[in-house]
Amino acid sequence: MRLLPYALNHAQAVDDVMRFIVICSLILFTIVIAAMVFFVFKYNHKRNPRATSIPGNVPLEIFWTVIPTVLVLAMFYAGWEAYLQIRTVPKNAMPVKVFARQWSFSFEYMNGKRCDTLYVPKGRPIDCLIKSLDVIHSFYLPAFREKQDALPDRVRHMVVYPEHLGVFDVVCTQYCGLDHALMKTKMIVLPDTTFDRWINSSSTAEPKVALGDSTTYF
Ligand SMILES: [Cu+2]
Repeated sequence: MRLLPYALNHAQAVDDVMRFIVICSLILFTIVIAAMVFFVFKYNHKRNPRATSIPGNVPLEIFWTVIPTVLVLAMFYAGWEAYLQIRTVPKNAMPVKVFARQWSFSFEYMNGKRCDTLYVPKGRPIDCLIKSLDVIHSFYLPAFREKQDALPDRVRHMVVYPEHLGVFDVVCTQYCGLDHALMKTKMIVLPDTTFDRWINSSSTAEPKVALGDSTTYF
């Protein structure tokens, strides 16, 4: 089951972590509610007019300390593994500067080429170097399940692996003023030959996008 359409394996990893946490929470919720209902009936005033004092129970204390600790650590580990995938910059990653400002995104490639739409080649990891030119924004790719705040005073990294050709939404998810809701653009994943031709050309025109019938749009 997909929570949202997803664009790559990393999104699958994030969805798996999400599902794992929701399932654990549902099981715990059921156990807690069932225990509560059980005690309400078993120890109500009619059946137990005099309360008994229980000073402590060491095995029980160990049990309800160890089980939640193991569960929380398992959730942390699953989340940490998925998180590392987008924070570890691979050596062959292509750097792209991402600028956020009120109220638009713009992108700059290492050869100085600039664009308002993020064009990337399929199959090459992209190292997004994210910075804000004014207030705090957030660079969010819903189909990739990736998000990073854009801060005015420092550059943050986020690695994107475009595995499929397509047109993907880019939105700001940090409230940043009047036109925050309009602060969005697209990330377009091109075949790498098309991308290379465009990035190396001196023309300022945007690349011609002919992605074919199998293109995904999010
Ligand atoms: Cu914004």
